[in-house]
Amino acid sequence: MPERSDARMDAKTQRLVLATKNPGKVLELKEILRHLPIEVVACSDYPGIPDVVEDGETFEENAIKKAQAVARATGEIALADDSGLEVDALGGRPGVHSARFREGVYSSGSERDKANYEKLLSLLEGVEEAKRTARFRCVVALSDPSGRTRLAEGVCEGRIAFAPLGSGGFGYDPVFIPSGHSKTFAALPQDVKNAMSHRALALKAAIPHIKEVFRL
Ligand code: ITT
Repeated sequence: MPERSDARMDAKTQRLVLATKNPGKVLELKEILRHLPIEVVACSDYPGIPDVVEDGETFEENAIKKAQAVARATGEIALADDSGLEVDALGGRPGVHSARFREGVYSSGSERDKANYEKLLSLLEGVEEAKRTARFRCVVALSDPSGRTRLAEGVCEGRIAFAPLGSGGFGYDPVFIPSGHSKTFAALPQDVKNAMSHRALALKAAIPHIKEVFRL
């Protein structure tokens, strides 16, 4: 990373902007980063951040695009998360298209989430438990305003439930049962998810980069 002119600033004044418009991700990212001596803010706190078209074919491409756009627009260090669910019985779908798996009227929020996991359950009708294996994948990108970017990845293995269960989390959490558990992420306590999720593992892998960039 290039030196910022105020590179040795007081740690408490250092700010990391989360380049996501998904409030579920913001909550999880803030909680997982809580122990670091930096201020973590959502990009919704900044007016006029341009919408990023997520047209990449990989999680990496989209994460880089989001982090660079927000770092450039805010002049701060930005962290983006691009993530999704890979279902083996569907050849890895919805993958990078997880957010918009069920095309149609829903653009965001819990209605979109429900429409997405209902489509997934219907495509898996008749598929036996042993063949319902899946994984969440997350790539985080950390960018500075000059565009320099570092990447880290996390993967969480599991399987798709036969019916939704639980009200926690977001996205496909009501239908994803992480390995070693019998309940979905949405039915497990949030701290259990935050200790083992794809997002937590990606951030853990990104911590050395964050420490280096912020000189912690
Ligand atoms: P941003 O691009 O603004 O970050 P988004 O929701 O569009 O928000 P993605 O493009 O990365 O984010 O799509 C990720 C989708 O994958 C997300 O909308 C969920 O449907 C799903 N997903 C990712 N992580 C998840 C998690 O921890 N639990 C449940 N579903 C998850």
